[in-house]
Amino acid sequence: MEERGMSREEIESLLHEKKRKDIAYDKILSSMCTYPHEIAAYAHRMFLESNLGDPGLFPGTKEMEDEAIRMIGALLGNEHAYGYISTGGTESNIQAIHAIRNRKRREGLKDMNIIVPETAHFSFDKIADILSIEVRKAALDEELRMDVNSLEELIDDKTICVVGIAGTTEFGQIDPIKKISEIALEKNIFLHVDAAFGGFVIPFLDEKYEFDFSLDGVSSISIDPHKMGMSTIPAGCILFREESYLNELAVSTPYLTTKEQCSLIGTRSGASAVATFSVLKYLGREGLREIVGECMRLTRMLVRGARKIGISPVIEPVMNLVTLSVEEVEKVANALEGKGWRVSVTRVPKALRLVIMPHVKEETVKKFLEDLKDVV
Ligand code: 0PR
Repeated sequence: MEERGMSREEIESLLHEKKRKDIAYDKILSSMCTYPHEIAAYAHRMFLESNLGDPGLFPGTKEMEDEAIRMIGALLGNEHAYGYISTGGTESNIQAIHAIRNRKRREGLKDMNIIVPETAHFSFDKIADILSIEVRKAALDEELRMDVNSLEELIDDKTICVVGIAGTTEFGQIDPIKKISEIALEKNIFLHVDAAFGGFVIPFLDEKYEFDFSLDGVSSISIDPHKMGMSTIPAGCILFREESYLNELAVSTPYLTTKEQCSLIGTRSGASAVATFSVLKYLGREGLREIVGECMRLTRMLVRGARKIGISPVIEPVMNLVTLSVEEVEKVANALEGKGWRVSVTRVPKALRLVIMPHVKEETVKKFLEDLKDVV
């Protein structure tokens, strides 16, 4: 830091200069984030100073967080779920495993393990590290869903949790949560569903998938308002079926306005919680359904267009995420980047990965298909 500050004009011009270096979402097909809805941005700005780390000072903000939790719970089959607005899928996943780990540790269990599918997000590698827990990876079936036979083989008496994914990061696939829920109930194991990406999509698809609290075996769910929920960053959400699991995370906070805190972080953005509340109130299920409907229409259009130039999807898209089998995919991805696109490449099987977020428009898909044709 310099001794003397800069002028307002200098800062503004510096900000504009740096902003120009950032890539606008318009040609980004690699991200699960998008422009927040205007109402979310408005609410966020209004509550910038609000800190949910000390909610007694911000009772209005806290009321909106509670209502957001109730709305999201209801969307996921349980309006009486317990949880909070987190910083995103990573914190939500950590806290789910943290809660069941604490419960089992109190019961005296050691050398615990959890089982995730091979498609699990890398936040589970962080969980293995931070919580000192073994993370076992179950194999996939042909459609890249968790193979339940592999899951059953991996379960032993140290398995404290099974994780199913509703909307995988790389392929947008949905694990057979109903079957996993039955296994979890039968073996009395905690089931966490990572719906960070899929939570605001799956309820609005034409095809119906069972993946939420309506299944008795589901104990907790991660769902991210800052992905398909159109909220501002950082906004994730962790929900537990039972309050007792949330309580496993509580630490006492002697000098705050509340006696205890369950979040991983201390000072916590009230702004993004309020943004989440506002956008869900504003859009309603109808508005969210419309957004998902349009993303799915463009997803199908992209797949049809790709097929016309001889490129097939790895799986028939389940959600608004397309993976295309193209030869020399890294080269193709680089060439597309040369044309201004931002795309990503999956690990196994290797494919071109395109996320059709709400910032993607029909014109974008058409342009992209032209460029893809050129490049291959
Ligand atoms: N669970 C799933 C299924 C996810 O897809 C992700 C993130 C997470 C958990 C973790 O969520 P947070 O990143 O909110 O903690 N999936 C994207 C990914 O890693 C996130 C992302 C978003 C990546 C925008 C790039 C990007 O530009 O691919």
